[in-house]
Amino acid sequence: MRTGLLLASVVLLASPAGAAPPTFVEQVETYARDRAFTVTWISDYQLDEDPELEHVAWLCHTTAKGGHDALFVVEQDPGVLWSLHQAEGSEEPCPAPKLLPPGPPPSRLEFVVKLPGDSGSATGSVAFREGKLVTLSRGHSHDVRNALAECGHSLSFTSQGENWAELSFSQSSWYQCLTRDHSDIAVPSTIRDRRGGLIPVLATPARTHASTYNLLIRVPKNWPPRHEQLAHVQVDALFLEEPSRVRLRIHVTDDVLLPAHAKMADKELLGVDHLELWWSPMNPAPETPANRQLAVARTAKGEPVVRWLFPAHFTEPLPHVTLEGDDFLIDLAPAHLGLVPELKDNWSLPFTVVFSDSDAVGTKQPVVTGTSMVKPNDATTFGRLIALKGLARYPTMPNDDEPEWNDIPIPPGENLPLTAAGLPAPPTPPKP
Ligand SMILES: [Ca+2]
Ligand SMILES: [Ca+2]
Repeated sequence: MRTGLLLASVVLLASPAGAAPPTFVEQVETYARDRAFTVTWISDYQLDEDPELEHVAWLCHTTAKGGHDALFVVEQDPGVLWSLHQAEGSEEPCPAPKLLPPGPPPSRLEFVVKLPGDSGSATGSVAFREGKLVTLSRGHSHDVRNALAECGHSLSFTSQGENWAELSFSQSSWYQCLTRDHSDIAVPSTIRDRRGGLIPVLATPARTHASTYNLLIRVPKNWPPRHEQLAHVQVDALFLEEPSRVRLRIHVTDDVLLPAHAKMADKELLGVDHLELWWSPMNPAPETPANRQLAVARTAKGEPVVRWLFPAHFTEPLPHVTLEGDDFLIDLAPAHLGLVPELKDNWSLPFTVVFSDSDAVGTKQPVVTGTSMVKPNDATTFGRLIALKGLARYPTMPNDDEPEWNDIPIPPGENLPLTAAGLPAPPTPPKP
């Protein structure tokens, strides 16, 4: 992101009279020399929203024991430098420079770190969004030989990851039982593979709109017919106050609207175009089931039709729903989500929005798309509604508020102080 003339003039003022500001290469070489690092490579990246490229250098330092420390130095804007440590304290020597593949400049800085005991690896990637250094993706996978009660020796694998650029997550796990000498794989094995949409609850609408992750849940045989447009949902969530609530704005893209009637029986409602919101509130009252299923449809006149489908005969107040143009605005109060009233951020719930598309009377639910697979009353199949710290669009670093990501090696970026000449300041000596 370039802030233009203002920043450029500040940088010039910071330089000695008449001297041109130092180049990125000069800045990186100064930084490396002061800290006994070697500049391994310098390359251009596209790390933010503007077309100007950002400069990135990768530096390595050989430690006394023959291992290495490595870090990225990144120029976000002229005069704005960051360092991001990677592989601090690795026991391997400095790796040979890895050539970037040909093609457009990479759009994120990637981190991959082996987990202790060769048990798997963790990954993360970062970039700049709206001027901030943010996490675009994070994940880990574990590959473990261990003993399982089911089969003695086994090989098991689990992985999970989040992609905040595409607003999706994945989880998979499988295990295979091994024969006694490990030479062969014996049945049974199980595989679990889950994918779903991340719906971030924001403080203000995002400047750059990201498409909601959609999955086809059910289609008729021999589908799709030619020219059929795939119906899908766009879901945006905002945190509103006084009273506090999460406002969902749901836009359905569909070619033929089959409207509802206010007095339809539930069974008939399932046969017209309708949304289903599935979620699992936090701390549900002991006497209520753990999950909710809300149906939302519209009449031909554009009036909302809202009702609980699950739990059956549920008596909790319905969320307030209005239509703004073609968008459904659905207000979920803290009680609907099971949130204590003062809790604004730092929470996450199993949550899925499904669109059930009918284009002709009497066809039931021919095409169903949604933000995750949904198995009735099984919250482990749902996607997620997630309010990150500060109701941000992307996770910020470090991730210590989210314990599940604590071992992900996404380093906190450090802003590098520059001298009056525009060069990185030498390290401050440790205090005696
Ligand atoms: Ca750029
Ligand atoms: Ca339809």
